[in-house]
Amino acid sequence: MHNKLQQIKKEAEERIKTASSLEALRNYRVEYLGRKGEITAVLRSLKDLAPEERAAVGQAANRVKDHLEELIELKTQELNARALQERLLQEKLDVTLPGTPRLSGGKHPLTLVREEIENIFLGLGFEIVEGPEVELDYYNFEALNMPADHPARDMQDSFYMSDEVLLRTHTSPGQVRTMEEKNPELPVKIIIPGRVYRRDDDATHSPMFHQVEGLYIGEGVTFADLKGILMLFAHKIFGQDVTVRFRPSYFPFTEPSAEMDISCVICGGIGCRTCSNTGWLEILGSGMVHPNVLRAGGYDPEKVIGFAFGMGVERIAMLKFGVDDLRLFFDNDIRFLAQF
Ligand code: 2NM
Repeated sequence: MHNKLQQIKKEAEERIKTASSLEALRNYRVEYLGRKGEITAVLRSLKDLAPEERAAVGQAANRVKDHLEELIELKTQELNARALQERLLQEKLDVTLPGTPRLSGGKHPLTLVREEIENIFLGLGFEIVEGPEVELDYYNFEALNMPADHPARDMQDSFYMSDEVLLRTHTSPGQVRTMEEKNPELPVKIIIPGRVYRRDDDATHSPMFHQVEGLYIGEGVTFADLKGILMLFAHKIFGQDVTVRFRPSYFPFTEPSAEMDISCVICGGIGCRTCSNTGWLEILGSGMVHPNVLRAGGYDPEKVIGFAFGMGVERIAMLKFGVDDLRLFFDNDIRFLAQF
């Protein structure tokens, strides 16, 4: 019996050691240790042995069994490790190759221009304020010196929710609200960026567009301050090379009123299609705040004075970037947006 065990052990050891696949190992386990396996057969035949032989043979058979279990386990691990190694060698992964670039998003051109405008005025000591887009008729018109029969209140020009409530047509109602909150504090030195709405829709007018309006009320503020600050703004946003001019104009909420032009950024002032051969581009409206507007904000027009201005962000962006159709800003075509 001992000889037979030794023979089984030797043969099994040899085969396990040289096994070349996990499948072969599984077969050997069945062959030697399985229910009908050779070692199992030895253990089963113990009952046929003489009682004095049983214990020794039984122990020997169990030792061989444990030994082979262990060999199979070790060989299994070895084959698994080798298989992994081979897979890793085959997998031609070059971690030094450059990765697939991920396209990153960017700011919308109107956001870029709005932020540039904001930063210029922040640098001049202005504070950024916002107001509601859904506004009361009172703040949008009445408080801005546009009484009920004023032509600028033409229903065609605005989007009304009700007789009293509409989408703001400019951000100036926010300035009246700010004056109401701040008075009698001085100075009031604010800009209000935001969306505004008008009943217009063509290549040069969108029913929704963006404005930045400014207001500076303080003791001793003059028209010279208006000119100085707005000229400085024009040079910061369009470059030191542009020339600036002011033309008299009319707004219900300012008196006197002026429009500011810059020399045409396309032709340099010679005359072209963009400037309608005038050499000039209108970029903003401005004026000294009307006494009625100051009064609506709770300030005494006999004591304080201020100037205000307003500009369209789309218009500034079109001139800065040479965009010829306003609608491009709202189409959300990546080919357009990726250029900024
Ligand atoms: C403009 C032109 C001129 C303006 C006036 C006011 C307020 F509320 F203070 F009276 N805010 N903005 C103003 C003045 C706006 O936009 C073309």
